[in-house]
Amino acid sequence: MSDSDLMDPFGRDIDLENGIIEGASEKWTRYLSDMKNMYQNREAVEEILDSEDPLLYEVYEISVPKESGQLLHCTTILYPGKVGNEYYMTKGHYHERRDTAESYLCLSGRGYLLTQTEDGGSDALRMVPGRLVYIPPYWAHRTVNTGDEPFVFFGVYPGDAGHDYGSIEEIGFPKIILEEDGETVVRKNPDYEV
Ligand code: S6P
Ligand code: ZN
Repeated sequence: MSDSDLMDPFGRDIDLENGIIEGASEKWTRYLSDMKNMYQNREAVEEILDSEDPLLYEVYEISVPKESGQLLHCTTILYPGKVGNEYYMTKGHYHERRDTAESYLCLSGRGYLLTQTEDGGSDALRMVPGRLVYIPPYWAHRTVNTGDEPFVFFGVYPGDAGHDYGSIEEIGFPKIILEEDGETVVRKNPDYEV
């Protein structure tokens, strides 16, 4: 490695309440129209989209080279809301490099981490402020906001992990999270087939 390849150590400020990372970060957003086929109730999706296209979540990422040996750091701000009785959620993905892990630390709000493996494994883990959840290699991951305020979490993962949304866009996750009679319930996804 030449001297010019050597990065300088750096610090960034993260607002632990709203998840905003100050400094040279990348930011991207997802709206309901970006994932309209991922919610159970397609009629509810169309009804909402007839009048507005709500912002579901924002992601801030600290820019480092997306290379092996580097660590990517990001925050996700997943807004509260529902489509029908299904809570707002992230799209969810496998890492393109399946043998890469990720850690999430919940900063504020509350929700769930949904996970799955390609051979049918699945889990649902609660996330509350201060709780860390570990996503081992080979597990796809999606988060769900089950509260009534923004659900904010910090994530760290390998620089060369990449994202693979393909199969999730088609089959979803084995579990879904709904509100039923004012309660949050984890249900089997009736549309899910391996
Ligand atoms: C990246 C990490 C998160 C998600 C973010 C949005 O590996 O897991 O930063 O990108 O929570 O979720 P998604 O599924 O739309 O990328
Ligand atoms: Zn990830």
